[in-house]
Amino acid sequence: MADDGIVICAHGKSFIIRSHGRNISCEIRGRVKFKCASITPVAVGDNVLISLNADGTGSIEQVEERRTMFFRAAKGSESKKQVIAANLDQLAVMASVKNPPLKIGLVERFLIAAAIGGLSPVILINKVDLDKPALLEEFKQGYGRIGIPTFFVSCLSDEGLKAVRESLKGHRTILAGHSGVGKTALINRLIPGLNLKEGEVSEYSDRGIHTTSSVELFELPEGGFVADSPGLKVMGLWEVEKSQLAGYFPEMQGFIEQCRFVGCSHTHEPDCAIKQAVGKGVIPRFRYQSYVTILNSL
Ligand SMILES: Nc1nc2c(ncn2[C@@H]2O[C@H](COP(=O)(O)OP(=O)(O)O)[C@@H](O)[C@H]2O)c(=O)[nH]1
Ligand SMILES: [Mg+2]
Ligand SMILES: [Zn+2]
Repeated sequence: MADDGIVICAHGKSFIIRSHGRNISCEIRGRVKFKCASITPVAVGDNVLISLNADGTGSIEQVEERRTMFFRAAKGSESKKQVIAANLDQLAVMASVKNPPLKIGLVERFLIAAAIGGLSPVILINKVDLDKPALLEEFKQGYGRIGIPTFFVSCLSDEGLKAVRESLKGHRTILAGHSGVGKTALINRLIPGLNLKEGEVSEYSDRGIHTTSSVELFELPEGGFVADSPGLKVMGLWEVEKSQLAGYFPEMQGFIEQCRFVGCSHTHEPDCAIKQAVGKGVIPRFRYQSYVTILNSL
């Protein structure tokens, strides 16, 4: 007898499948039909068909085609992509105003990763109980202009949590952000009774790359799922060519063709329409600075 479900947790060849409100421990046995060729044949978020065994466990029989994939380069190989999670539709980029300090450059990198992965982004700025610097409004306005909602949140005072719940409802959202910004705390606030351990610094290898790739999906009371992403600290944008980067900045479209030089990098060239738009305040300066920083890192 086959049943449908969603992979919510993966550990090597063992998986936990959420199927109609139940968690079922499953393995891959026998011949599995994969509708997607990938170095990660079964990933968290995959829609699967399982057969149930007499002892209450199950076997994955079929993995459905993925609508979206969120990946990073597999260890030791920049060219091979490891699927972190499948079928997600939203990326919540989380940062904190303090402890750790706000790094807008990392937020920008995740926004590009979201665009590559086909996920719609939202930005969560946590720990606003500690500080609310004026530049937060500048960010919110800048992102608002390109249709990215920004929420100011405190997991301590519950500020902004209602709006966050609303924006996560019915979606499958992955949380990304620097360790310590409050991803686990947020999941605990969203799902009462879950009580995940907060303040746990995930293990990093000596090269600063996370050693495990575990992502877990949690079902939200309002419907939908949220995933934590421990160790998503290093975000490789290995797919992006320098010449394509401006294409990931929606507010720059329409100006690129007006630059004097075709292939303008918008840095040192004269008569650059992008730099002029930044000068006039049409393109937020912080966005242009992020563009230059990321360009130099590619
Ligand atoms: N002041 C304050 N502290 C917070 C807030 N959210 C989380 N923290 C604390 O920040 C630390 C790291 O949180 P955690 O959720 O483990 O971060 P993660 O690494 O992103 O999962 C913990 O000690 C939390 O209690 C917040 O909104 N305000
Ligand atoms: Mg955590
Ligand atoms: Zn230019």
